[in-house]
Amino acid sequence: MKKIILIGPVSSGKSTLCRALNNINGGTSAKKTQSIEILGSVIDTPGEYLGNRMLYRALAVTALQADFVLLLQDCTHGISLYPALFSDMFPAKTVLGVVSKIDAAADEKQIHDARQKLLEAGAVKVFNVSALSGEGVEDLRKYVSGN
Ligand SMILES: Nc1nc2c(ncn2[C@@H]2O[C@H](COP(=O)(O)OP(=O)(O)OP(=O)(O)O)[C@@H](O)[C@H]2O)c(=O)[nH]1
Ligand SMILES: [Mg+2]
Repeated sequence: MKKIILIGPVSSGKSTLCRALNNINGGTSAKKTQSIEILGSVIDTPGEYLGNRMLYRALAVTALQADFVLLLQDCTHGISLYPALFSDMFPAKTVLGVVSKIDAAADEKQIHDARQKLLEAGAVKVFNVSALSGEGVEDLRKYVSGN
């Protein structure tokens, strides 16, 4: 798998997806991410880095190590923290969107709306994923592995 960085709001499911991509399934991390952490080829970031524009620079610099930038949007959460074309912060990187927690979606519209937010943020392709059930994780893994 190529190197990827996970970016998203607090509690959007970055660490759970990080574990799923590393084949650590079952159970979820009880702790919130306090600093940038690397697990295998996945860089996990704290949600606060997206929530505070002062910390954008930390995301931009850390993303230099990655091949893919993954922006997460929890489909059960109506608000987007991404400015339009947030992806411009990562020149020369492939920016992908991940609609997370699709197992918990109330309806298809929630998934559709989350996808729209990610496209507005500049994602070139959007994956629908549940890190809990595993749905969509393999498709995402294949894409970032180049097969
Ligand atoms: N239903 C459902 N819940 C999920 C899923 N992924 C994560 N969660 C839950 O969402 C909560 C937050 O998950 P984390 O993976 O810790 O979120 P995070 O984005 O790493 O959060 P920070 O580290 O605080 O930025 C936990 O209670 C998880 O169990 C999923 O696919 N489906
Ligand atoms: Mg986390």
